[in-house]
Amino acid sequence: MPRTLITSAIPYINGIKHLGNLIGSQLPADLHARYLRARGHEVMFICATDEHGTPAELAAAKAGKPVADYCAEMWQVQKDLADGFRLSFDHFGRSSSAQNHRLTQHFAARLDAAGLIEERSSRQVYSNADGRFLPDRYIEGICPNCGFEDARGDQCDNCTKQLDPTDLIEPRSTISGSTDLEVRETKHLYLKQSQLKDRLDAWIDSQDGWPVLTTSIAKKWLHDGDGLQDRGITRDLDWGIPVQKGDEPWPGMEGKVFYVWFDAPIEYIAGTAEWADANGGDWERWWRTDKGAEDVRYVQFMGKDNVPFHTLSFPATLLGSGEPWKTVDYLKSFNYLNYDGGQFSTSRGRGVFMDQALDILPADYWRWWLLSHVPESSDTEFTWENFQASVNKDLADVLGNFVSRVTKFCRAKFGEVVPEGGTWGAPEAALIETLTTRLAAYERHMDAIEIRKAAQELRAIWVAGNEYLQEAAPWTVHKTDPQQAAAQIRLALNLIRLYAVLSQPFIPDASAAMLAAMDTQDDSWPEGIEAALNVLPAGHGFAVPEVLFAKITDDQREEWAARFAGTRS
Ligand code: B3M
Ligand code: ZN
Repeated sequence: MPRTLITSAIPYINGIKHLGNLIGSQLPADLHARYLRARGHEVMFICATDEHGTPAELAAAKAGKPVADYCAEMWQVQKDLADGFRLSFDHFGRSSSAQNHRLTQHFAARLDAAGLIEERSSRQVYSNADGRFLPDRYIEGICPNCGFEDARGDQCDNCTKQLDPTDLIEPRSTISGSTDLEVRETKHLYLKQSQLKDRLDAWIDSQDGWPVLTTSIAKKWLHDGDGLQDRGITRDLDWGIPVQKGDEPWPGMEGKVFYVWFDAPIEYIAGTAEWADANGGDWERWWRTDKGAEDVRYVQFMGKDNVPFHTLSFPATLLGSGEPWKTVDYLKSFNYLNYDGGQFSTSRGRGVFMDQALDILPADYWRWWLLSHVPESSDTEFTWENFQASVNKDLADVLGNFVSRVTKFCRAKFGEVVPEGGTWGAPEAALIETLTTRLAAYERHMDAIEIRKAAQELRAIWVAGNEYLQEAAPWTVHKTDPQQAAAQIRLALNLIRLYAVLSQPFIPDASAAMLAAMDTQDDSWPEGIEAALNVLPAGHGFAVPEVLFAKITDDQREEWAARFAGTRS
């Protein structure tokens, strides 16, 4: 059985994520996991919350809670929302777990033993007003690379350049806003990434068929950027993983913690260990090529701003350890989703957040729109008009209407059983041929993680059923040849089951409702269309389901557009 390890970038703990975050990693990763499971792969799908660093500290301070409590609460909130969106993680972990502490400290010890860690006195920004060092996000200023005004201490959101806080022009404290800052000496550990440049270069070159977006970002930071300068991997913070050499103390590093971007990707491994500890499984067969992971395919999902950390920093940790760790085989990265003429904004509450989305509509509506409009080759934009049109047309008019017409017509003319009699002729053969071609294309796009193309193909598969129904017109045929109408409807009922199977990775709840209506648990992936259209035999009972998808009205659309324009407190 093929084995696939799938990880989604782990969302920061600091609050509820918006739909742009969701479609930037977790949702496409879920699509892939669901599809591969349906195709018979053994899948390990890991996500977690990213709990360390300044974002967590700042958010906890704002909420007036101890950071550990805040993280525990927000993990539950994010977990419930992930469940609400039907994200099918095998485990949703926490980067603050004991497993991650142990593994992070282990990697640091190995890197040190390999001579790749150096202690350096560095100059860090100290805020006199706040009485503390200001790492990373505690400091903002102008990006020296592109001039963006709100660049953070660790990275510019505008040009994605990784920064050090001392690089910023006109820096200010994000705690107090104070510009009374000075540079002081403090000691930190540096990972000598520069020594790994050739190995990383060779490793990236050895990767086949990575998406252009991924490789170009990786190569950019490897060659013309300074992404591969030695990197500080410790911070002067209270909250985080204490700097230790494995189980041993690290002299001179007392009171310091690892940098959040050092421990966050290690949580992919630790999350699998958390899964194993909770379920009595074996995590090393997913991660250690000396312990069975050599035949695992590892696929990562993330937004483009996370690519440098996954193509350079994390591989530097894994390769530098000198141990046989599994590295990523395919890295799928995404552009940004914008919101109605601007950007989603967590700070300004602009756009739709995961909790709000589920308050107004079921998960499938969002999943379908987001996945069929995923920002794959360029940034894309959410507009309420487009959302309404897409839901009403694809889900309600095409898929929902097919299911409703077929089941209601059958109930009226033949009762709630798959009717018997009649034979299939040329129109059915033509449909089978069309679906055979389209299914092959759908599988090809899903295998390649070409999500928009896959969604288009799935939609075309739904449309083909409608077109068949339109041409075959069983409601007319029934008047003169009820047997022929029975054969047509038998096919159409089977098509509902097939749609449930094929649509499951995109819209799992509707898929489950369709299977339930067809009174079957046979959700096996089709080996061939003709066989798949004969699964439900004559005489098999079914029920007319509730409306699968309700249309979005103009009033709803206008109300929601106004509500989410940007006032969330
Ligand atoms: N938490 C950034 C983000 O959510 C960061 C990803 C970590 S992946 C190891 O976009
Ligand atoms: Zn910049």
